[in-house]
Amino acid sequence: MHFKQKMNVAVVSLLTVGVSAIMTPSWAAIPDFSSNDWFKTGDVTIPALNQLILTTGTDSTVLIDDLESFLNLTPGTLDSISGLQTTFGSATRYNAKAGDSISFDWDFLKNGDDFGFFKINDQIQVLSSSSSTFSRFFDSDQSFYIGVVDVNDSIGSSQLRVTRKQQSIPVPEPTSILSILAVGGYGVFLCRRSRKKA
Ligand SMILES: [Ca+2]
Repeated sequence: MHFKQKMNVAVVSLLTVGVSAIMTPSWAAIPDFSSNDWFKTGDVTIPALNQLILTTGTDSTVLIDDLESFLNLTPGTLDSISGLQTTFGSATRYNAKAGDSISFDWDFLKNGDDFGFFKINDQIQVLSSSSSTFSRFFDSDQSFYIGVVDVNDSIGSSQLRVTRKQQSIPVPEPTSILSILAVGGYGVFLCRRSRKKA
């Protein structure tokens, strides 16, 4: 093959790659729940690679002080969110990188005053319904948490069940991002980040 022909092939190849990248963009799905990149504390089980269950009211939960430390929250934050005395809980954390995406269905079997939440950086979204879908595109490095909290007691088990929906999702239009963020009707709380314990 002559040099000019080689160049043409190379240019066509590059164009093909470029068009493919434009035609089928997607954000990288974050790993399944069995990955060690998902940090866990308390009663967190993985019945399947794409399923996660966080539970309250069992012996495996951790004290609320330890939970708030795990969540990087100032002590007393969960009390102030619930308006009652929080006691124990369970949570998981994933340190998302820019370009990561996650999409999952969740349902919360609530017992008493227990509550479940998602937390992204310093923002806590308390679950205000019994089930919904959650999708998020991380355009910067962000810590993502899922948690459940025992309130007023250490019994009466609640369960937050999460099912990861798909491996990767297309890059959304700006309007799609807004509509995704609008879905769910969450209560949103901004929390100060606590200093890490020595
Ligand atoms: Ca309870």
